[in-house]
Amino acid sequence: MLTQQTITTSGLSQHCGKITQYERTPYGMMGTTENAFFKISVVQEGIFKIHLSKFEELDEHSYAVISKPMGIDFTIVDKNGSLEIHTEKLSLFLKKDPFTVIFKNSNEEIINEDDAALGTSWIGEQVSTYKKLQKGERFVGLGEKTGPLDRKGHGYQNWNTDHFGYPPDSDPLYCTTPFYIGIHNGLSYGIFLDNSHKTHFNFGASNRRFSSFSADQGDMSYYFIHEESVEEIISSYTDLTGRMELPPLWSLGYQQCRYSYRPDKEVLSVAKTFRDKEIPADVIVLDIHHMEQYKIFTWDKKDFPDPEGMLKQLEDLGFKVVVICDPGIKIEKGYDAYESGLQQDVFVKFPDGSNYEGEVWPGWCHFPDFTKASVREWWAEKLKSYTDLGIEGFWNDMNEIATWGQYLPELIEFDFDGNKATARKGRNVYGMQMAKSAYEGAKQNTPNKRIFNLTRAGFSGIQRYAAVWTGDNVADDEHMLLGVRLVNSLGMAGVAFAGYDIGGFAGEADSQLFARWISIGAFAPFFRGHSMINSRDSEPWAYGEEVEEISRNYINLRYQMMPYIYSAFHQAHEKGIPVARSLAIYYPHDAKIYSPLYENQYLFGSDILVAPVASKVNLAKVYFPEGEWYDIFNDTHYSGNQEIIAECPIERLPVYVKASAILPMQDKLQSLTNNKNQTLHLHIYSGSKENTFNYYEDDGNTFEYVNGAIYQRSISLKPSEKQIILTEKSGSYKSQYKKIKLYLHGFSGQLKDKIKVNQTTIPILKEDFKFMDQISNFDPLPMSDRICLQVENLPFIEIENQNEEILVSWA
Ligand code: NBV
Repeated sequence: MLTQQTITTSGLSQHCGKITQYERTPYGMMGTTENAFFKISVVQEGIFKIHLSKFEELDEHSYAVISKPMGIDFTIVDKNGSLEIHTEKLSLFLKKDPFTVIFKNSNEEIINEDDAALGTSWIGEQVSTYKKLQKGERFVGLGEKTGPLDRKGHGYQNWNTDHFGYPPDSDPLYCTTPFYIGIHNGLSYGIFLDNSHKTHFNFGASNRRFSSFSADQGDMSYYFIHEESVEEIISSYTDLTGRMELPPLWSLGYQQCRYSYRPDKEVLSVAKTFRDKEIPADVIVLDIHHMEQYKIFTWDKKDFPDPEGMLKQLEDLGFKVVVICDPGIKIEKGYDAYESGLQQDVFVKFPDGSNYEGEVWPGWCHFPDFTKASVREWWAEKLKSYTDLGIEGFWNDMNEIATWGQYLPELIEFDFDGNKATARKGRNVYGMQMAKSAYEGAKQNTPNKRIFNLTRAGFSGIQRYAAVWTGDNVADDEHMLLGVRLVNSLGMAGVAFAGYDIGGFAGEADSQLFARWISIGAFAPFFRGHSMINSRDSEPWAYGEEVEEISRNYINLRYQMMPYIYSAFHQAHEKGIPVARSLAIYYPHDAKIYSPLYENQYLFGSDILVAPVASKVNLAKVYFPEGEWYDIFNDTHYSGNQEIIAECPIERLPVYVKASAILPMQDKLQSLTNNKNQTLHLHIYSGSKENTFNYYEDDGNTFEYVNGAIYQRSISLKPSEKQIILTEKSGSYKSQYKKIKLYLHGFSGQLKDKIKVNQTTIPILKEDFKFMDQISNFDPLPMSDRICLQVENLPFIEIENQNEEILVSWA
């Protein structure tokens, strides 16, 4: 029988109290406190799970976590009123009275500790854990959350919400990932609160005593992760919650969306205009008007009389199609999805067993209960109407669930895969389960074809099923820069494939804003232009010739960078490392990166530094973290740990390359499904540090990579040995690149006129090199502002892309 142990004289908050008994288990320990039941699991050397509940039967169900404890060696010591659990990396000191935890690293430094008095406690059903604020502690992460990079002094809640045109400080938004990273005194750790109810995070907001995390109901169940680097912490978090499969290559190209292109002739004319104007693009997205009265799995007969014919023409033009999928099924007699849904009993219910009805685009609707396996099967079956037509892309919208009135009743019930739950517990995971249904369903319908899946709502682990975009943003500078932070933050929460509506969804961008947005967007993992109904045209050519040239330039650059980008996606797939990497991942203890001036800067992949700047500035401050850097457009060299003022006229986004960088690139191309390039351009940047790039290639389209049809090699720059080594390739896939053109940036002075490739000496050639075409001389910017987009006399060599080791060396 549990007693009443409180931490307030009034008895309003209840602490879990002191430990009354415990026992060792194969994976840690379990026991009771005066007011709770607890279980501690050693999941990995660097990951412990702390679980406290009011109920003897702990709630172990999780939609987020897919890994189990690994059976790690650990010791338990019981001394001086504490229990200690040690692994090689991490030690947990559990004070018995009251139950509070302290985490230390192998040097006995405190990484994180409970507030000694508040620990874990309840106010009614709401459970919170309070952590002592460490000196200088900062907090990053929590996924799609507005606000600054350093979340210290701010509070957030998680409750998936449709928020059209959200103000730039609004919270919550669409997607919940209750995982953050704490940084202080040269240390870092991650905390993942695995509870899908409404949750709250306080990072020292309105108090200077603690950071805390709370759930309105359910258990306190959190994972504590410690590793040496933030990168490894993110990787460990994705050990728990999973990683993305490799995306179809075409989905990394430019996607053109609009609410909505119609009729079919307009869709085709947009696609054709891209080709006529030689602006690369891979996808046209069909928003809700392609359907008959917004009814999913139907086509509007008047505007889209022949979907098959339209899709064929798009395919001939090298375009893939992504279709929107809303969860609401119109209540209408004779509508197939409605009738079969009723018959198979797939809809979310009120507690009296009747189907919940909410109003949305098609009118009054029922909503499939995607938390039930049989419903996910039903959805897969329904999706055949798309997959049979050859559609490979799905866009899950309105899945918070959004309905008119925006007040989803909390009593509605979800199956929750056999663990029945109300919307209080189900709401935050509904979107993820819808995305899962689409992803797994479409995959099942078209085995061996990769599916592109996009979602607005999600929960931790969503990266296993879909890319995420940041919903209905607004056409202004603040939103453009906020979008960058949202995507970087999603990356730190395991969602590597993320992006924002380029140009802004609500409102109208002017030419400069669009130009800047598409330049920055070329360095976003998910690259899509989109805008609201009844607003101006917003394709890259809709803002005049100058913006068209700028758009073409940056889209071209993205397509040229694709071998580099694809390798970055491979790292997301293998290790969970994001593609857009906040500087907090690599320079967490450098205070400068958190400054409002620099917090939007990020690394795109491992070696490209992007400094997003507002649309109407010609000069902006840029911060270079430690190391050395080059201007990507003209090779100007900068040393790190310095702030500079960069020129950024509208056609030029400040983008830099890390010294010792290795950037595999290719020639221009219009569509990724039609890539005939045969030369890999390997750009190597001189630097004092050794660097290795993990080059990855495959067919970009199937799952043959799982069976070893890959082409992988590491490419290393060894400055002290004056060598570049491409290791022998592994895997059974044949590279599409027959030749390598190897460019040597910043090496002049170190090179003579010849270089050795394996045993043969070959001449070094030189050319004037540009990553970007010069744009025409538009008023009012004078030509002088536009001249330095090239590198003169850049040394390069041309070699065969042989499968065996390639050793390039110079004396
Ligand atoms: O389907 C229409 C829109 C879509 O274009 C947008 O991207 C979504 O975020 N959708 C929301 C529905 C309502 C928009 C007002």
